[in-house]
Amino acid sequence: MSAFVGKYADELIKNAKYIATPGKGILAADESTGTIGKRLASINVENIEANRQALRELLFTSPNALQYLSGVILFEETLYQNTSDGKPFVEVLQENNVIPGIKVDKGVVELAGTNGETTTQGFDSLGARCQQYYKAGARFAKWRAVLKIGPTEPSELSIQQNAQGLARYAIICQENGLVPIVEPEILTDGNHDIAKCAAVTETVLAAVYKALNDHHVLLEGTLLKPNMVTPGSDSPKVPPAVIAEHTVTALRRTVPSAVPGIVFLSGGQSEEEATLNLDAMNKLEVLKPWTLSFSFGRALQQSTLKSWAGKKDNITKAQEAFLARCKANSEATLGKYGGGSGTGLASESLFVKGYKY
Ligand code: 5MM
Repeated sequence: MSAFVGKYADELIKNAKYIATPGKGILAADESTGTIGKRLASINVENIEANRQALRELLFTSPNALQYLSGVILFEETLYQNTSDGKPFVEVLQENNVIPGIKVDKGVVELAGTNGETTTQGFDSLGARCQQYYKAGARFAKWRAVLKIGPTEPSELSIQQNAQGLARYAIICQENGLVPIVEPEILTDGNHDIAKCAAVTETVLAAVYKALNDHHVLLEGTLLKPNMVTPGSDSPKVPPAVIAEHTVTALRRTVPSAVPGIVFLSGGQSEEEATLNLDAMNKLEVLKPWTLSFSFGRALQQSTLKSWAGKKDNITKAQEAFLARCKANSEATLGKYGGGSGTGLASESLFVKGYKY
């Protein structure tokens, strides 16, 4: 089936390609109000709009950091917020050649009759919302589907539902001028080995690309945001080179070369671990037809959040921590990261068992 080439096709292709510029990546700052509340609670800061705005301002105005970013994913509230001087965040990003993006999903709900598997909500008025977000300056979107590994999971129902959901979301975005980031996250919970994660990742991605094709999605105007292929959280860790080998193999087998970029989620890895794994993938000497970059949430923000702790006096220190992570991950997209850029904070695991966003 051929792809849908609507009025936005050229723009979608251009923006997706720009976001996938080697040396740059995405900051996922799209935590919904509930999720950001958990992050703020970890530093004893109240979850009120002023504090959410302050954290986002700290990130978006961080000196020298934005040169390493091509996109920032925002939550709806943030898309319409300003700096304390009254400048729209969207303008701050655009002036620094960073494309604003928007989270358009509305979280997950359980699939009845399954062992806690989920599907993603958010189709109600999705087209109209995309139009509004485009008017507000957003040029890409994100929709997160969540799958898990278990004795009988992911079920065929979960694989198919989530693949169909991602494809339907993707084509609605493209009809309205937004580059869809397709995010099928396979959670790391479990005691499975890396081979099991590789096999599940291949099966899920194969289903996702079949569905994208069925829905006539223009792959050149999309980005993929997958999990890295790792052993389960209850299994022994393996070195970055092993993760790189398994991840790139799974991607080479399933992701068409028409896709310009693959931007990983960090999924509870420590900041340093996520950077080292990305670096190892880019050091691999095999054909990789797409840019391999980052779209990290926790692995870009954790040491910044801890350094800030909600205090004005700590903003400079926190912004230095953010710059260090942005620069390290930029180097990792080129396979040129030497390691050791972080403080002790950067090595803290961010994994939470059975974590609910
Ligand atoms: C930043 O967190 C994103 C939004 O989460 P909720 O909608 O659940 O509040 C999340 O989708 C994020 O973009 C991805 O999970 C990747 O983040 P990590 O922290 O895994 O890199």
